[in-house]
Amino acid sequence: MSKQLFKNEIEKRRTFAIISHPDAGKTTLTEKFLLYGGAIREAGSVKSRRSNKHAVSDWMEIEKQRGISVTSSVLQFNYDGYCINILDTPGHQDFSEDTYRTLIAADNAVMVIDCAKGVETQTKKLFKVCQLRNIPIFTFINKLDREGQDPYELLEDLENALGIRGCPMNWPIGMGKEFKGVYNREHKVVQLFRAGNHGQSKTDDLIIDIEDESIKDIIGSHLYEQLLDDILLLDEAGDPYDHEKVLNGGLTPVFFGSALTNFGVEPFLEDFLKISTLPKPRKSNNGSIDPLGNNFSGFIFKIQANMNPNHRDRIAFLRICSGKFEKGMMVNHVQKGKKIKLAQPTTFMAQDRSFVDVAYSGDIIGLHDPGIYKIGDTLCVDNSGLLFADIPQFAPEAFMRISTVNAMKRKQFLKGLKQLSEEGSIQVFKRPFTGSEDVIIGVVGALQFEVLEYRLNNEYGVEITKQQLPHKYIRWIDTESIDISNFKGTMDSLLIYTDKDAPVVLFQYEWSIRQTVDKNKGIILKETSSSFE
Ligand SMILES: Nc1nc2c(ncn2[C@@H]2O[C@H](COP(=O)(O)OP(=O)(O)OP(=O)(O)O)[C@@H](O)[C@H]2O)c(=O)[nH]1
Ligand SMILES: [Mg+2]
Repeated sequence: MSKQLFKNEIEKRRTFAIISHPDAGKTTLTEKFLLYGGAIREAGSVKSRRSNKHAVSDWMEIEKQRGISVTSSVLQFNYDGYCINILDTPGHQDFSEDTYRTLIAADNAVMVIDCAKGVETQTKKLFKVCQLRNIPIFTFINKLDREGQDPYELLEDLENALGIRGCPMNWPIGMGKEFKGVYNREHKVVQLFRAGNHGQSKTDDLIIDIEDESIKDIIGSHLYEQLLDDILLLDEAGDPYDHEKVLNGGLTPVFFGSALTNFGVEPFLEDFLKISTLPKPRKSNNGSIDPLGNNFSGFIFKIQANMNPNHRDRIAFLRICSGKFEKGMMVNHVQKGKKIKLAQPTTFMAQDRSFVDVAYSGDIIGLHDPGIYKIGDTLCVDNSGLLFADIPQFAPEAFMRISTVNAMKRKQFLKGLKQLSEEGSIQVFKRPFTGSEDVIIGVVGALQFEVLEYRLNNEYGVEITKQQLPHKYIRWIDTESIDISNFKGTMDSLLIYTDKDAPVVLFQYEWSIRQTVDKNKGIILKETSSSFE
């Protein structure tokens, strides 16, 4: 392949995560991107009452039942010559570990805001992560078909709550019942909203030039006068579009729309593809890795078991950082110090996969995982021991003791726990020498317990009993610092072991941690484990 053809492939790739507080409409917007990209013919919904068709990216049974996302979904589709990799992330803070890891695989972020609620807490946290990494952020203010806050207030909210200025690319005309459409500032046209559209199939927006006099009759003279005032005010006082600033994450282009009714989705997608960044360089121990570099490299950021109920196999998701991936190629698995042959890679449409023979920097592909990959692993063709920057790991903050109801199912129970812990959403601990059959599970957010219980039952046929523990803090004991048989705990502490036999202590109260340090001379307690387990 010539250098130019390779470069063309990279330049048409866009990889982005959709982020926000729960319920702002990420999965709905993702579904509509797929609809306009031609990847699906009819859009499903998050709570499918009207039809049984469910949104593609909420593919897990528990997501369909609850109408919320619990894990990130990877989706690839083509639109207008671009190859797009979307990561639809869960908004709930209890699943934020998965969201943070997924963000590392993205080059751009689409931030969805509910027009009635403005910037919410979880959006603030995720925004900070994007800003630290200078990821360009595109704002989609959603649900304009419902009553919401004044658009100027929403812009102000971006600045006050997030410290970023927004550059409106379009501007709403009315809201809720009065919503008439948006004014496109670049093309100086009005895109008219058609109420009553349920958004299952594509719609063409009616577009009228702002100079066309019929607009006044269509939107009514009151909204028309206000629109003319708004246009003037935005041109005079608004932030001008600055491409460099957008690419550095210092200014966010703002779009108004309604994902549910498809309104504004296609214009957003078109502008986003033009403005957003192609695959960016990635930090590694060997310096910055250029996506245009020839040598293939990438890292695993997500593992998912049982995606296909018929095959019950496990997929490791790899973000390609440089070079070209070819079916059957030999690569170094750096952490394992082994050469492995990569069989046929797959691209994903949430749960559904299709085989591809090649993939390029920026792409996210799925690798069949017989248990050889961990989150954070590097795969590359060169022999330099390349390692990508660490994937963050969070200490669990909620703990539960669980056991299987049916002792005959113990093998399945342990297999399920092992596989689900390798996905990174739960950590499994045990209490040796007690002779008991129960295990202790640690999670970052308590909703993960419900997902665990559901998945153990649904995917492994195991029913569990659970007992919530009162502990909130965990510390890993550095075994070089103390002889563990002499360890002295406090009234509220519990000494347990990871599945790799590393000792950890759980505490109910923060002050007990200090007390434990005083009681055990020289002890070193760490807030996270040193490697991904
Ligand atoms: N009226 C209206 N409702 C919307 C719109 N977009 C999404 N919704 C509804 O808002 C609810 C949440 O939508 P989701 O797409 O699941 O939101 P999400 O951001 O993916 O939520 P999590 O993944 O759980 O964080 C659903 O009931 C959607 O039907 C919109 O444009 N207008
Ligand atoms: Mg969702």
